Parts: sequence; structure tokens; C-alpha cells
Amino acid sequence: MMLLTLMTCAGSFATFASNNDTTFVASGNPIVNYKYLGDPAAMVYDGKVYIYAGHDECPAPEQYYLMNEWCILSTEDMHTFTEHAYTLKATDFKWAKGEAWASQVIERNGKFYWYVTVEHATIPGKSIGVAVSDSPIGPFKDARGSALITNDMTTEYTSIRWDDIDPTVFIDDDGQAYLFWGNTQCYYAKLKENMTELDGPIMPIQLPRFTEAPWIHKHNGWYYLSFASEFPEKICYAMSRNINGPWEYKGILNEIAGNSNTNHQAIIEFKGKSYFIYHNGSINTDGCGFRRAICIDRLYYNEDGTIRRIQMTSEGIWE
Ligand code: FUB
Repeated sequence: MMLLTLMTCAGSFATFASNNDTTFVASGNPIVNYKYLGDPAAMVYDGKVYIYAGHDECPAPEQYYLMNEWCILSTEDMHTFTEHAYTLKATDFKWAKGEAWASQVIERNGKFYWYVTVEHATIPGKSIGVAVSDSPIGPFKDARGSALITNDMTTEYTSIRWDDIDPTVFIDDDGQAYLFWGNTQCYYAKLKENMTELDGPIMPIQLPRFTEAPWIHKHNGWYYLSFASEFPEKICYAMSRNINGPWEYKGILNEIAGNSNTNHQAIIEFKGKSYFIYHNGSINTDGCGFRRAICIDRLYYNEDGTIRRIQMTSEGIWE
């Protein structure tokens, strides 16, 4: 394979392979500094961490996002990363108008399901779709040919048009899959085994100061529901012994992330360590809340299951 090492616009080195994959060694946070990426969602699969992130394109409008696609990174050691050539586009969902907002991928029975936020072409407001692939690096195709969640399914809870965003998906030990999502109002619903249909009603969850970006994970018998709170956003979290709640609010997990009005987290365990993956606006000189950058820091649990506040670092992961 031909390899070409180039100095990128941000002054870092990245190696571009002839198959258009890009390999680089992260020298700290942010881990990618040759393009802007936000809303990282991470999946551990077969000895690797995969990060799926929205591409903040330039030039974006002054105070809004320009997001048309999601990108895929992978790593075996949290230091050397490959950005894969394949991108999923918001317009790969024929019923969508665009706007590749937050997403998450999960594996079930050897297939990979990519839950995404997009703007619906005909039903006003944001929607959640799902794409499927035989590989974590694609190609993915629309699994339904229609949205899984549309704004008109949740109007009894709020009249805003952007409440159906930011899907996070989880498969419990008994095999039951759940989709959580929301803005202003947090929701969850069961998913059928096929991962592409709801398996019950949409239920609201009451969380104090909830804004968006729910992330559901489990550790040592506790369920954790972390989420972006207030605006500019901090990440807060709640814990429960039951996925159906009640959720006990535990306060701030991560403070406002530098130079970004949003914050959006993924929490994973990989090779015996826990990681907090998030975005900030720290790429010099143009980084901001609409040109974001992915960062990774360690996450530590206390003995009682609560989580220590994240220490955001410029140095990134050392050990
Ligand atoms: O990237 C667009 C939106 O910004 C996401 O859907 C939210 O979570 C916030 O990060």
C-alpha cells in the first residue's frame, strides 16, 4: 500500500494511505486536528475502539452547524488512530433533508447499527434514522427506508421541533435493546431484536437540567445516564439499579468544555480502563462551538459507583 505523510493545516503529521484511510499518532487533545469533528460516540469491538463523529465543515454559517456526514476512526491502543475513508452521509437517508447531528453505533449478531440524527425532508423537525452494515467501518445503508423516530411522535411532551435528536443505544444483559434520545425532554423506548423497530411506547424520563446528548452505559450493576446539561453545556449524570429508573441525579461529571457551547460524551471501558470521549472547540485558530474537536481523557469510578469528575487535559491519555 502506498503511504504519503503530509503536514496538515494545523501543523500535525498524518499519513494518507492509497485506500484513502488516514493514520496518525495523537499527540494529546484534541486527538484529530486536521479536521473538525463533534459528537463522538464510541464502540468497543473485537479489540478496537471505533469512534463515530459528525464532521463540522468549514466555512460554517456564523452561528450554526454545517454537518453533512459522519466519519469513522479506529484505534487499538488509544494513541495511533486510523480515520477510515468511508463516511455516512445524511442524504444516504432518502427521506432526510440533511444535517448530520449526533449518532451512535452498536453491534448485534454480527451486524452494526448506526443510529443518527437528521432533519426530515417532509415531517418538520429532527428525526432519528438507523443504517446497517456487516462491518464497523461500513459501507452502511438505510435499514428501514424511513425514520425510526419523527417529531410528530413526541408532540405530547414538547412542542419544539428538535427534541428528537442524539440517539444512544444499549443492549442489556438479558438481550433487550433500548434507545434513549432527546433535547429538553429525554425519552427512551425498547427496540425489537431486529434493532430497527420500536418494541413498546415512547416514555419520558425526568432529569434535572437536561439539555441533550444522553449516553447510557452500565458498570458493576449500575446503569448510568449521562447527558449535556444547561447551556453552555456541562455533562451531568444520574444512576439507577434499573434501566427503567428511577434515576438518581448525581451532579456534574464534566465541566463546560473549552471554547464550545455544546459538550457531548461517550463513556467506554477498553482493556480494563474507562475513558471519557467528548468534544471541545480547541483547535487553533478557528475552533469554536461549530468547529469542534474530539478529546479523550480517563474516567474513574469511586468505590460506591459514583464517578469522579473528569479532569480535561491538553496532554490526553498517557498510560
Ligand atoms: O452536533 C449538533 C448537535 O450539537 C448535537 O446533536 C448535539 O448533541 C450538540 O452537540
